[in-house]
Amino acid sequence: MLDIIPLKKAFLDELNSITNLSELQQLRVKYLGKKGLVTSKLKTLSTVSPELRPAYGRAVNEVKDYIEEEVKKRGSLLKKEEHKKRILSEAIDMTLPGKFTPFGREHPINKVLYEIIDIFISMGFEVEEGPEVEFDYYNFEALNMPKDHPARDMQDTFYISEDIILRTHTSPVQIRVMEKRRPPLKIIAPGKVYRCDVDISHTPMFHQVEGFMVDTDIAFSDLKWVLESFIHSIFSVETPVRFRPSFFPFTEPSAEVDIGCTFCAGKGCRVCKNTGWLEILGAGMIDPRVFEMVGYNPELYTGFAFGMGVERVTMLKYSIDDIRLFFENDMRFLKQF
Ligand code: 2U9
Repeated sequence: MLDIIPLKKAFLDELNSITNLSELQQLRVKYLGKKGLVTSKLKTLSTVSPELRPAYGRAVNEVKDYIEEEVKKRGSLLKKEEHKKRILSEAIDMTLPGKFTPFGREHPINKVLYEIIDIFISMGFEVEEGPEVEFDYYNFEALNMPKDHPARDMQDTFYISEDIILRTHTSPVQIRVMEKRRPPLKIIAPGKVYRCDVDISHTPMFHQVEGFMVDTDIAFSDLKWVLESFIHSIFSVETPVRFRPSFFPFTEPSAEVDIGCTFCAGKGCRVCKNTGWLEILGAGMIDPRVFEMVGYNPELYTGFAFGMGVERVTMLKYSIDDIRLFFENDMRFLKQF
């Protein structure tokens, strides 16, 4: 009977060093399991003398109940502790700053490109697109630039093969339209163009919007009205505009169009080279040779055409002096538009 006392003490010692539920379960099995220390004492009850048996039996059962009770108490304590630990480990600190996800925004070139397109749509122009990889014929030949023309120089044009190039302007779109359709035509051709040229105001890829209008009675005065209206709309109605004689192989007569310098308001500065004017686009009356190339009768039809670089228009509109800023993807620059 005396051996039951150390058993209880041994149990209590072991119970004190228990730190989790699985250790507690092992301890329970050690004492109360089928082959447990207390269970085996109960099994030996029949070997105890009949006069001591009831008292011994009671003592073993008391220890058994005691151990069961202690295991239960410690079990619910450990369960509470483990639950608390889990809750703490899963806790979300609502005061922590959120993860920053940068938002994209419209690129200034696209913004101005769509502004330009919208202005011409409001004047009744249709929008047409065409391939960026183009036949030499559509890019040069049909635009009155034969094989030996300086504009075809290897330094300016990206060649894919002898006859296939990256378009250097969007004019081939308009040739393709004229081949398919008859006048009256009033079309703009926006898109990417490619020239082998890099410096502070040139990149190998840039955006153009070209446009033309062809009918039986189109005059230079129509060209002036359309372009002046466009410039007053994209800049302001106060912007001074001037037409300066120029030359292009595909237009005759040709002009370059200037606006009052946006950097110095016409006073004269480094950007306008003290002239007070900045070139914004080129234009002219479509050369009769171009009409012949697409099978239009040049005696019957006249038309005007114009072209502008979107990067240049954007630079003048926002007084930006370096074209490379558009392609560096610096959000500090891009988010200002
Ligand atoms: C057809 C006939 C004529 C389009 C034109 C210009 C003048 C012009 C430049 C502006 C700046 C190119 O991006 S830039 O370097 N363009 O000066 N473009 S007339 O004339 C055409 C187009 C199509 C069938």
